[in-house]
Amino acid sequence: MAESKIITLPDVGEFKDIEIIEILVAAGDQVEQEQSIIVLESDKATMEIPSPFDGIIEEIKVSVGDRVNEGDALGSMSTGDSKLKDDAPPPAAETPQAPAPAAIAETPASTPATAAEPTPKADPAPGKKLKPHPGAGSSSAGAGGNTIHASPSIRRYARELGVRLEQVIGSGPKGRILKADVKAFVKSSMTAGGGGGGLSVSSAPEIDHSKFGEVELLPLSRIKKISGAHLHRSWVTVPHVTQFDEADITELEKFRKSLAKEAEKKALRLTPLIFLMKAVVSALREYPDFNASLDASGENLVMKKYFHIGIAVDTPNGLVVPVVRNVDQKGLFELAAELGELSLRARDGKLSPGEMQGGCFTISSLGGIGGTYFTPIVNAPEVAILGVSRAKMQPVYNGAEFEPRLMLPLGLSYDHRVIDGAQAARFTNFLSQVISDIRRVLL
Ligand code: CAO
Repeated sequence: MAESKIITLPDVGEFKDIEIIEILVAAGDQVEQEQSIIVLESDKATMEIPSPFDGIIEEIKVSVGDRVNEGDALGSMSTGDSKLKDDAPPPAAETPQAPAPAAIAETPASTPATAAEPTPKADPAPGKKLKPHPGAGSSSAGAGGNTIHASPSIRRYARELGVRLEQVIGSGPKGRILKADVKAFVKSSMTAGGGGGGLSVSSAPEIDHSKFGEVELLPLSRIKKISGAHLHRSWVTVPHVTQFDEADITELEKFRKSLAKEAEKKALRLTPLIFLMKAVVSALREYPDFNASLDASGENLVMKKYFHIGIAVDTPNGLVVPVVRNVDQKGLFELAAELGELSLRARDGKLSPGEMQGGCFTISSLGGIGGTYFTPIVNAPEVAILGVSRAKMQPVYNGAEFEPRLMLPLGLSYDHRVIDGAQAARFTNFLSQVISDIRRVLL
């Protein structure tokens, strides 16, 4: 039986009074749950708001140019007897430029990291098609104040190719950007790259794998698509170097075990990662360049006075990086509680974009799984990321004899534009000293 439901703006993270720049549907449109219906844009981010239900749009109560906040009514829809889902998924935030691991709420490399800059938006769920409203114009302010006129499908096409529309000259009526304009822009970028400055890579040949045996085509998850683009940008735009080191965690492990009962009583898991978060803050204080981002001009460092640490979390749909804020001000149990709660919600796909923004430095721990060393990709616009592998008992020479010590492998990848090799070696050296004697976090 048909039921009228109000469509409200879901949690959009830290953003307030965000402007509506596009309305993708109109009264009478049939929409699917998670299909984008409205596009919002702050000075930092663009995000598409998905429909919370399957159904037919009855009314859209907002207009392009209106400013909205979480909980505001956007319109109403008749949900018919379709399956309802009241907990609308959070809007997908994505960025224009390049970040790294995960469905990270992406921040472009050129943005001061105080505010993560999400972007265009994620594709609708696999199998669901975004249906732009016919004639849904889409104008927004481009860099330099020019107005960009492009339909949602052209915006999506440009995003898929990593093209920033403010750089494209539109040849359509009133300067509207057409698909041909985006193609021409890509072509000219590729050609320019061949001459020197840019990146010119020939496209991979299309291979029909079914010629060699049975195959099945599976769409990538939404998270993988977002994180893939982010990782790719980081990989090609950030000159990476990885510094390896190891830390003796024999004493830390004794301390951790001595706290195990207390943690159990509080129903908390005090894993080595919690101690590493505190140790990383000590190292960031000592080497503040690691707690910085390049500004938009690429000529200044934005030095952060806060310590928000991103933690890479493996989820069934892909990697996400929730951010634990003010790690310097929190105790071990508090951090364990927060990380436990965040990783649970990450695995349930319930993190809001705001919870994945504003990080200073990321830790990616594969210690619970295994392996020796790995080279994580910097989560731009951060400038360094710590990869932690599984600790192993090893014979360590103490000057007189070998003794068994529990050694933790570390891999620190960093942006070589900001961090020099010597600095990185000092950072990991300092970090392993702090981890080896965790009392040093008090210094
Ligand atoms: N060495 C040895 N043991 C370790 C360890 C290490 N470095 N790190 C964790 N462990 C142990 C833990 O103590 C725990 O053991 P107990 O159950 O006996 O206490 C076990 O391994 C499992 O830990 P965990 O992985 O569940 O917990 P965590 O706090 O270490 O990590 C989280 C939490 C969310 C980061 C983790 O579950 C995760 O998702 N890791 C994957 C991140 C990832 O995919 N990174 C790759 C990014 S690049 O593509």
